[in-house]
Amino acid sequence: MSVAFTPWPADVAERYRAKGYWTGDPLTDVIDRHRGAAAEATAILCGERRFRYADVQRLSARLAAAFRARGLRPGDTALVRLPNRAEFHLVFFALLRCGVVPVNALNSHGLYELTAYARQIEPKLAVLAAGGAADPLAARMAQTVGPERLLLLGPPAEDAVGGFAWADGDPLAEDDGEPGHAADPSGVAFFQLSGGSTGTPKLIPRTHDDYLYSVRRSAEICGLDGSCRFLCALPAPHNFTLSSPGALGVFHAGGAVVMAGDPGPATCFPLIARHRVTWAALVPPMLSVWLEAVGGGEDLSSLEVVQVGGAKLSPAVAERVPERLGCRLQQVFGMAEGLVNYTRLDDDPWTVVNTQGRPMSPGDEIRILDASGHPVPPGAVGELWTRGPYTFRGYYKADAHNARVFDAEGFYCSGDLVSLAPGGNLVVCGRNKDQINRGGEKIDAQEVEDLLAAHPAVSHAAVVAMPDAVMGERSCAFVLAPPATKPSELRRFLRGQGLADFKLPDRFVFVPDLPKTAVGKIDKQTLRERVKTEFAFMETTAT
Ligand code: AMP
Ligand code: DBH
Repeated sequence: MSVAFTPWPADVAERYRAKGYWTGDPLTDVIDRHRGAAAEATAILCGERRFRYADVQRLSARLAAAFRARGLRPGDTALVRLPNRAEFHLVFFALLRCGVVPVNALNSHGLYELTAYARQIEPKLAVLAAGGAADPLAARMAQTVGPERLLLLGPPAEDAVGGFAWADGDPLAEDDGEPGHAADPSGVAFFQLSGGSTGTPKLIPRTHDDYLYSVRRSAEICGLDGSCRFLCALPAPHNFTLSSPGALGVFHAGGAVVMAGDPGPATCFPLIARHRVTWAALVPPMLSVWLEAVGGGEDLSSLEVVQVGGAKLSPAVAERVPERLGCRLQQVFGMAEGLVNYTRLDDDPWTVVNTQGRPMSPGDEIRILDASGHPVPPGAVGELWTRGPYTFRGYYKADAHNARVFDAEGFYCSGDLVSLAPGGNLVVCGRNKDQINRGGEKIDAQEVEDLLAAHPAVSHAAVVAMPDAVMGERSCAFVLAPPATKPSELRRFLRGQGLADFKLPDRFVFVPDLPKTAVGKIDKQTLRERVKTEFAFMETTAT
């Protein structure tokens, strides 16, 4: 059994193989290729624990054996929500070895998101950090997959696998399993998460072939080798942190991944000094926090490159990186759907500061089109369409949406508005999708609107981006409700439905009516303009 997905046309797939993009190796190859003496190198540092490549191989094989012993089979799916700990990677490789296809939810995702993912993939296994017997999430997941298929991660233990326990009380088997892998490399390895813009969280099937290529090519562009020490500080499942080049790229190169529980300077600066970290990946607001925090006597001299992506970086902030952090900047404009653009380490300073990079692969094809589908003149702004050897061909179980965002030639419309800078790099100028980018965390406006509309006092809600000096954007909800309605009540209501905290509107504005377009839809453009003039750059604490 394998998980269904929209494949690349056979002739295209053949070309990607002939070009050497797709090698037919499983994603576990990034770990298993390190044999003999190379397997003695450090792969992961997590708190006081050190895992060599040999340890990651052995422990993920043992976990895989435990999954097989519980009846999991290739083509089954799993729902995983783990914090930034070594176990995230151990579980991921274990599942890949069994051919079990996971959704790696963000640790900030709540019951609402996990339930939405579970509805789509019907998981046979759930892996969570233990939240105690009363944890409603664990209870719901036990209902979904059965207690014998719920694996709970406890506090860090000496032996990583020892940190896990099945919810039905059985300990994990101690046997080391068969390493190997059960998967077809041309099939789905796991589901990546989309930021979404249509109200339903969308899943992106990523194959071993396509993802491994994106990882290998990213590591090559970034010039990684075994001396790299990468700080995994953004959420580990994020496409950026995982693959651009991220932890997987660093594993491929034989370097070490240093797990950080959060991306703040108080956590990260001591880790950088202690482990002589050379690479870090950040979103723009966190870069600004780092730039402000530096100068307190911490030793950041090992840092070679700080990558910034996930949301638009302002040139004024970008310019300060070399002097303040003593390292180079790389801008990364990527998407979980595929296409990743990098500024190159030898690009001139203007290009690094002012552009979001260019596609990483010669196999990437991009088109910048106007609203009627014609290419815009060079340098003009248009919508970004792309296809290539690591860009997917369809969201999971979303035919109607796929018909809208793919054209007949298989190009995917990312919803980003971009222009081409002299030299061929892309500049992100805006967006044409109903989404808020809150410092790299994507909020699907319709998802929040639908949940708000379920409140008895609310007849309509429209959520739009509100410019913000720190986060780039925050979210503002215009709500058609009686004036006595309290923002705190609506926030509590959304939380009660299990919505991730970062999706809670930063501001509520109660209105007697909402502007409409000529065809009678809510006119979000007018609301966005209103937000810009009325609230831009105000201190946006919860109101
Ligand atoms: P997701 O679909 O959640 O993977 O988010 C991908 C989206 O994040 C892109 O389509 C862009 O809208 C945005 N994004 C990622 N990196 C950058 C960047 N460096 N600059 C501007 N926007 C970015
Ligand atoms: O925002 C993203 O999704 C993103 C940013 C940088 C991404 O997927 C990536 C690099 O691969």
